[in-house]
Amino acid sequence: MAIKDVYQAVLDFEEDSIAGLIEKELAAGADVDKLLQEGLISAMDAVGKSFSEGELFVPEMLMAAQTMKEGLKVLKPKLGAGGASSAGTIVIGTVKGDLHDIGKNLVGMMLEGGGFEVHDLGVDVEPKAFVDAVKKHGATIIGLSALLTTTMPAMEETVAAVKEAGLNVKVMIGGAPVTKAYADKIGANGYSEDAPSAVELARSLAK
Ligand code: B1M
Repeated sequence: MAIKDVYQAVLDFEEDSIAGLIEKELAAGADVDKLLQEGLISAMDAVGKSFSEGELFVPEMLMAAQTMKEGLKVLKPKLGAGGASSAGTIVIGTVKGDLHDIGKNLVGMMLEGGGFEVHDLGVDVEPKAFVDAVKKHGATIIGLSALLTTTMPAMEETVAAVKEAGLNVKVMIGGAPVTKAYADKIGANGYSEDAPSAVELARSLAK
């Protein structure tokens, strides 16, 4: 038994056994930060890389993300309690009028896998709800998802609401019809094409 088994469990989508593996590692005295970084996050980075290179596809990425989520459940209570530190706090949601959440959920899971504390507001989220959630959770990043061309303007409304509220927070956006040019146009701080690159973007925005 070693941390590499936890790493491998994510790559093998061992959703049912990963919690037990991590509990055993913790009982044997493994470091929480090492388990998170070298076990879960490194494995998700590897999954993200394989996805970018076309070796893995969305279903595999979802299974890996779900496996990582099961592992995170065990580590979560120990994080921030003298254990590993969070990479940052993110509020994420699908914008007003839009009910698509598969991609957003995937992005949220990958961000959790990347060490972020993620507060998912769900779908059809009003601009004010993002503003309120940032204040409530002390988030430094907002992640907006939209899958419809008709709901993209709600991203612009949300960016405007954030600016009006005077919040010191970065806004990152994504979703099938969204582009970097659109992000620049509406004054968002970043755009990412898929879940793995969303993690890289969030890491750069959190610096
Ligand atoms: Co809808 N739908 N849908 N739909 N749907 C699309 C988006 C559409 C392209 C289908 C089509 O016509 N070919 C089309 C949009 C056309 C357009 O505006 N350009 C469409 C439409 C028209 C509609 C309705 C209007 C249909 C109707 O009722 N007449 C309706 C709208 C409802 C509403 O939202 N108000 C509707 C409804 C639905 C369902 C409810 C049936 C269902 C959603 C179920 C759910 O999400 N729980 C659904 C689905 C499943 C789709 C398709 C088939 C698949 C979307 C998906 O989940 N992709 C979609 C067609 C397609 O894309 N092939 C379609 C998989 C997912 C992993 O990818 O979401 O792109 P994606 O996420 C990616 C990236 O975009 C990125 O990372 C993710 C992972 O790599 N990403 C981010 C996403 N969010 C990000 C945020 C980030 C960063 C990256 O930072 C914060």
